[in-house]
Amino acid sequence: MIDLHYWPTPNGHKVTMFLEEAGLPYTIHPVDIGKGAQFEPAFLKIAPNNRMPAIVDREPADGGAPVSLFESGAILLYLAEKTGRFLPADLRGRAETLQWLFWQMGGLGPMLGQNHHFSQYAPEKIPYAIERYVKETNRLYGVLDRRLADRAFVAGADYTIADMAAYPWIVPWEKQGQRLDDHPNLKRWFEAIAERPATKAAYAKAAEANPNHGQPMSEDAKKVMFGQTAANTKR
Ligand SMILES: N[C@@H](CCC(=O)N[C@@H](CS)C(=O)NCC(=O)O)C(=O)O
Repeated sequence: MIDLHYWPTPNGHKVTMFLEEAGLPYTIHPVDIGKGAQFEPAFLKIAPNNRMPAIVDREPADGGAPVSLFESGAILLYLAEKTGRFLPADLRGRAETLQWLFWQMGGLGPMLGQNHHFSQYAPEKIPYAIERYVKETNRLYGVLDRRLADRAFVAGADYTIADMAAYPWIVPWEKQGQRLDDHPNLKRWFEAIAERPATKAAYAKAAEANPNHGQPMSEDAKKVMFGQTAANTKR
């Protein structure tokens, strides 16, 4: 059994997408990041970066003590190795998949996260910051679109953890100031993943974990989420 510490955000959806695809049993432990649950001592023991998602695998493959992990990319890789699924076994397929997984973790996720911040959440609308991240988002969409011109999925013919990492970040494309019609290969890939039963099952978990999912972020939540420093997050 996997304990999944989760809140329905793009990084959270990555893990439910994997667990639903693989059919691994899991229990969701909601981490209400708008209310400060990411600072609870028990959660910080698993996820010292005070960010979700995190998992605890109570039945690791070596039969030893439970394994706890934070960082969605590390979690996807761990689960792929545990199940032998969604990560090609051959040297080249594995390298391609990890390359695009790291691209998502180091580029697509952080840049689109800043797009969300300055376009939707920042108390002031700063045109330079909005334009910078909307344009960078657009550049990254172009990279993905070109990559998908001659293959079904990011790493090749098969659906992998690299796709699961990227897809949830494309879901809010309208809020990111983008048009999928400008990126036909990306659009085809996006629609194919959206149609997968496991994707639908994963996204159905959002409202189960957070009945207010989809509502605008409250002012109280913004106070918890933004303006964190070393001093005020010390526990
Ligand atoms: N690189 C991390 C990022 C995780 C992350 O930023 N999670 C956000 C939600 S998407 C979070 O927990 N935020 C809580 C906070 O800002 O305090 C990962 O991919 O797991």
